[in-house]
Amino acid sequence: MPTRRRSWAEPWKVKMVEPIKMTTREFREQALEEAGYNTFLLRSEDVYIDLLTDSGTSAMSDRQWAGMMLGDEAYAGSRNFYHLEETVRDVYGYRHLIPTHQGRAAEHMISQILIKDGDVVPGNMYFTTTRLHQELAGGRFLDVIIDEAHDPEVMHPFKGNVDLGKFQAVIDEYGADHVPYICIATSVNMCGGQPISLGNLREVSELAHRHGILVVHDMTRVAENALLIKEREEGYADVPMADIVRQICDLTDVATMSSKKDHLVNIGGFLAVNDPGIADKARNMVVIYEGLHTYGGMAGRDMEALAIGIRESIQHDHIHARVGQVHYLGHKVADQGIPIVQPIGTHGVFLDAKRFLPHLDQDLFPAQTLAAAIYADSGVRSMERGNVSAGRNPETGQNRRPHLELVRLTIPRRVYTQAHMDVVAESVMEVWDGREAITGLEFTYEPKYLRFFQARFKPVE
Ligand code: PLI
Repeated sequence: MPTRRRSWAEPWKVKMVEPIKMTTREFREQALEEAGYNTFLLRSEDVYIDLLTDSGTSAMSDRQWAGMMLGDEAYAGSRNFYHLEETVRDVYGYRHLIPTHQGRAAEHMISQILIKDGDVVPGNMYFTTTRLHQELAGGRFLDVIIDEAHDPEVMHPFKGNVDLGKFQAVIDEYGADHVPYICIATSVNMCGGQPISLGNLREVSELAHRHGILVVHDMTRVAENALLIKEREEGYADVPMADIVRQICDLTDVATMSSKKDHLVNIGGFLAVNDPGIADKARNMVVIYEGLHTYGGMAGRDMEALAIGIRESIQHDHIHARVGQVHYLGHKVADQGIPIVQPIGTHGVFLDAKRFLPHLDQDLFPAQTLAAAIYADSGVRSMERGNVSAGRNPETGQNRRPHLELVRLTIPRRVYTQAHMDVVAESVMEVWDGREAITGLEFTYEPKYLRFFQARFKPVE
């Protein structure tokens, strides 16, 4: 009998370390001013604990590093491409693989291939780059996620679920001919890393296919979603992780993947499709924007590390520890009465800035302000996921003012310790105690696209 695992403790030990720097409050206030109060514009070396994102920030395993040494750097037909293709087929079942340098390149290609001018694309909440590529292709995103997803306080085990009534209403209003696909994210990022259930996905897939509508799967965090299906959905407790992941993929037709998340690599991604006609179009497009269809913007060694990372990503002990660490931090913060998105999701703890800073109007960007305040307090870097990220409505030019105004404390995989999580929680508590003195921010520079990345701000008087 194997020893029974008692906690979420990590199934690995540390073999190499990277020093990080502690700074003074005075230094950090200066750094913030220079960065225009945007945590994306801070220098990484001025950050103590970096919870900006879980994208490309994972620690690779010794096996992945060993794989890097096996890179076949031929321009065409690299051995590592075939290994990757075989792994994607075996683990996810998608028949054709078009590698890309990261997720948004796959979003670009599938949007250009499937969307016609005037089409609408329903989805279980927007993601920034995904929606922009749909719009650039002439489409319009329509949110069909359940209402509960927009309310950080409602407890629901599957806040990533689609409201089938909303999806049906889109089909009725626009006609299936103008709905090329529905975009289904697993572990929905913008509402807190919330999962979709297999039961709901099955119904979505059935409804879509009945109308000839494809299901495009944003599978960036599919393994994390699968863990919560195992833990929360009736009938899956004893189903192996790999089977749950495969069942999710089998209900969908196309997948876009940012391997910088689940797959534990620092760069990489792909488009995977079942239809050979779509695959041909994508292969023809990838050579324009990314590189040949057997590397798509990755080096051979990157593809090898990625193929190995795919197998590691679906190991239960790994994913259990990864999500366990997120929940450890979430409970620590919530137990102090600090408002966070409930239930705690998969890749981060999302602070509810509307309830944290209720004295700030949403156009004073409470989440952006809170992220800056946390950095000033401790050097912990987080990310705004609210009014700045949502951007402006292209028709009215107004800020979208989304229901969710969040600060994401995003946990990189296999990087930080439990003590680091304690420091993060202590800093959030410190800022909470001084919250009434915090004032908002206004733009000094606002880029046209994906403004959250490069915008600059100053504190309002
Ligand atoms: O950053 P990319 O281009 O590899 O992937 C884009 C992307 C697509 N879908 C989803 C759900 C994402 O989370 C995503 C990227 N996310 C980032 C960078 C993040 O910090 O969450």
